[in-house]
Amino acid sequence: MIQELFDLSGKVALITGGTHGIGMAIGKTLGKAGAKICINDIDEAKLATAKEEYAAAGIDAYTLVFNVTDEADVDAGISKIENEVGPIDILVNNAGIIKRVPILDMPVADYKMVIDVDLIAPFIVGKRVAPGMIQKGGGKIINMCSMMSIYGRNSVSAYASAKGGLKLLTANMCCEWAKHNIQVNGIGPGYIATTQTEPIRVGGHPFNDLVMTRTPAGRWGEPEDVGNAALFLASKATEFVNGHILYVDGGILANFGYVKGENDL
Ligand code: NAP
Ligand code: GCO
Repeated sequence: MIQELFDLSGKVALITGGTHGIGMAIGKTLGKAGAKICINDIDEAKLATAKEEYAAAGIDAYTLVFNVTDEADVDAGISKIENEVGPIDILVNNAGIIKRVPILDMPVADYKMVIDVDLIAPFIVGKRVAPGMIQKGGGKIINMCSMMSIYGRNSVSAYASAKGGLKLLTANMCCEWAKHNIQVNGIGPGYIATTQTEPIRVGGHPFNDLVMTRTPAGRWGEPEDVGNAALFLASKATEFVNGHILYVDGGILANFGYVKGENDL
């Protein structure tokens, strides 16, 4: 049956920062496909609220407080998941932050903070989870990249540096772990309607017009658009897909200068 390709029954999935937004959409999608969902966050209250939201979707999520940037905290957290839930089959390095500040105004500490969460944390968590996958004979790792993995834009230097690095960390994880039947891929979401993009999306912000006119699909992406792509990469349909970045962007990366209504021929 073709559906068996996308059946994740018996699999344990950890989605870092899966309390809302893209991470939660991925958790719900993988959960509906049968995976046991584990999520972490630094905020206990957010985890409690998220657990209720997962429950409303019929998913019994395992929640745990740990900070993805702290190696000892990650080690303790993953050990707890392995002991109480089971070895991790699917890791989604989703937790991320952004600071929109021009380079000349960006304190070095803030630049480092973004690199810590968006680049070094996937290294820490991936390094801790991979040995269990190797022992088990395989696994799936999905790193949440960005269009900023390949492009810059005003004010997002730290974020673009981190996501560009994450694209190549994905390639290196693939090179080292593919032989262990671990498929390591990335997703590069376009502009998705979450709290991360709220400041540039609502209240008549001009960036909203840019996204709406430059995206060939003519809309912001929904977190579920990314969740569905994650299911594909977490599934048996992608056993030979490795080191790839799947852009889920409504076509904006394919578009050179198209502005809706202005240059339709
Ligand atoms: P979001 O709504 O801001 O959610 C980010 C999640 O990461 C939150 O649950 C957050 O927890 C968690 N997090 C942040 N720092 C953490 C830490 N140190 N330890 C543990 N968890 C931490 O963002 P999103 O839009 O869903 O984005 C999810 C991922 O996709 C990010 O990596 C982002 O860069 C990437 N992405 C987003 C877009 C987009 O357009 N939205 C596009 C491309 C890529 P708290 O809520 O407690 O802060
Ligand atoms: C921005 C946005 C982006 C997106 C996304 C694009 O300020 O330009 O926040 O960085 O979140 O990563 O792929």
